[in-house]
This record gives sequence, structure tokens and C-alpha cells, in this order.
Amino acid sequence: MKTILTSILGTQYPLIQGGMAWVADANLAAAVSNAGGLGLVAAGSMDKDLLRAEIKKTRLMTDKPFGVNIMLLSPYTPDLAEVVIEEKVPVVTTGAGSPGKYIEAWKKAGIKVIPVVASTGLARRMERLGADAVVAEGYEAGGHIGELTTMTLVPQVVDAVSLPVVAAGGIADGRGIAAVSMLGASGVQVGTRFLASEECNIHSNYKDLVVRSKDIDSRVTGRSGGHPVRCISNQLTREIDEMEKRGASFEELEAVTLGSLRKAAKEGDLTGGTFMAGQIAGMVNRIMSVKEIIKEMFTEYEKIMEWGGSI
Ligand code: TUI
Repeated sequence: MKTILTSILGTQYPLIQGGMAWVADANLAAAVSNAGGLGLVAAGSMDKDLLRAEIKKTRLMTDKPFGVNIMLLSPYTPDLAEVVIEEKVPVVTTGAGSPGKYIEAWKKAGIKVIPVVASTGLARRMERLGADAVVAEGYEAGGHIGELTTMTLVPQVVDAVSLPVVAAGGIADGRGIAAVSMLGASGVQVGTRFLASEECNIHSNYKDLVVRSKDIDSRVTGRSGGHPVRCISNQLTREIDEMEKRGASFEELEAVTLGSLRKAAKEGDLTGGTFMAGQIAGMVNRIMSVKEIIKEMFTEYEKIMEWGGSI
């Protein structure tokens, strides 16, 4: 495919992998890039030495463009922001905040900057500061989320900025790509579907949970602390729910949530882990290779575009 986004990214497909902390390592990033998408190393769980090592590993596994996702709530962000410059990473995406103070330095270093936004306000601010594109991520997505659904956010962001808009949240097949292309999106970001890939290095309990989960199995916790997070319902989400209902303090909540993402991804701790995943997990029913996933998604998308939809 040749689109505005594939020209910016240097990829075969207008697809970016979600920046999933504790999940997206060199192995997943390289697999996505080798399959024609833009793979991302998620720096959310890393300090600067770990990120540098993971970038070098990715380069050994692919000669295609890849990116780094910087999760802006990380205490290491200032260091990580320098590492992507030093290592000449071609693309940076950001999440969970405004990357405003880093954009100028990244642009000067020739990095393509693609912030994830959950509102038109932040999208406009990012355009003014020189972003190359934005990812508009809806409420259906896994992990930290905003208030608006993909269906409502994407067209509003498309109208608000002149930049290419990448849609995220609830996209896991060709129908999803076709749908957001009708809303004006220039590409898609996909996270949840890649959790159920052969190349994803998460614990098998995490993959099984995604494959087995049904449409209504995700929950949003963490609203009381201002950082709502979507994950698959389990003992921990029920516990957090009860704590939030009785007005538990930040410290009490932190005591049960600290390290829970690592417990999910690395240990497969079904009762104490936070298994972040989007609402579309109900439709992800099989573990496939990254290459098969991307091929299947775009083959289906092209078929739909020839057919023209069902209305
Ligand atoms: O960032 C994500 N998804 C994430 S980050 C993450 S790690 C985490 N763990 C516990 C608590 C919080 C985070 C897991 N999943 N997606 C992109 C995204 N960014 N979604 C929503 C936002 C966002 C929200 C508000 C971005 C900016 C914002 O406001 C910033 C501003 O200044 O307006």
C-alpha cells in the first residue's frame, strides 16, 4: 500500500503497533516491522539502559523502520527522551500525557513524532508543536483511556487538525480498518490483537485470558486516581472496584496495583495481575503469527472496500 501514513513511517501498511508497557519488547516490535507494520518497543517499563539494549536488539532483528513508545507517566521519561535521540530511533509515539516539552528536540533529531491523544484539544496542541501525525485512541482501547469512544473521537480529531489521524481502540480486523477509514482515519493502531500473537513474549496465562475473554469481560479501574485503565476483569479488578467505592486512599490503592502489570505479563498471576486489554478482546479467539494477523486484517479490509459495505 502507498498512503500518506506509509510515506511518513516508511512501512508497507498504515498500521502502528500499540505501545504496551511490559508487553512490547524487541521481539514483538521486530515481528510487526518485519510484517510491514510499524513495530514499537514500549519504554513504559524500562529505564534508559534497558531501553537502549532493547533498541539495539530490535535493530538486530529487523532492518525495517520501528519506533519507541514513551509512556509519559514514567519517572524515567527525561532520560528515555534522550535515548531515542542518541539511538536515532525513526519514530516516537507517546501516551498518558502531553509530550510538549520533548517535541522540539525530537524533531531536530529527525524523529517522526506521533502523540496518542484522547481529545481534540491535545490533538490541536500537538499539531501546533510540530507533530507529524496523531493517534486518536478511544475508550474501547486497553490500558489508560480517555472519555470518548473511537467512533466519536476519530471524526472530531480529523476535523480539528490537518495532520494524518491514526485510529486506535477497538480495531482488530479488516472491518475495523474499513470503519475508521470511513471516519477519516489515515491508519490504525492495533494493540490487543497482538497480545494473542506467537511473537508476543507475555505469559501464556495472559494470552489465554485474551483468547477466552468475551465481549463484556473488560473493566475500567483507577478512575478515582485520575488514571482510568481498561483491563480484563479478575479478582484484582473486583478488589480495586470495592476499594474505590469505599473511597480508599491513593496509598491503599497503590499497595495492590504497584507491580501488577509486571505480575500479569511476566508471572501470569491471574488473581493479582492487571491484564490490560481492549473491548475487542472478545473477538480475538486464536493465537496467530504477527505476519498472519497483519495479512489477514488488510486482505479483509481490501475485500470490504471492493464490496462497499452492508448499508
Ligand atoms: O497511554 C496509553 N495507554 C496506556 S499507558 C499505560 S501505563 C499506566 N499504568 C497505570 C496508570 C496509568 C498508565 C497503560 N496504557 N494510551 C494513550 C492515551 N493517552 N490514552 C489516554 C491518553 C491521554 C490522556 C490524557 C493523553 C493525554 C492526556 O492529557 C494530557 C493533557 O495534558 O491534556
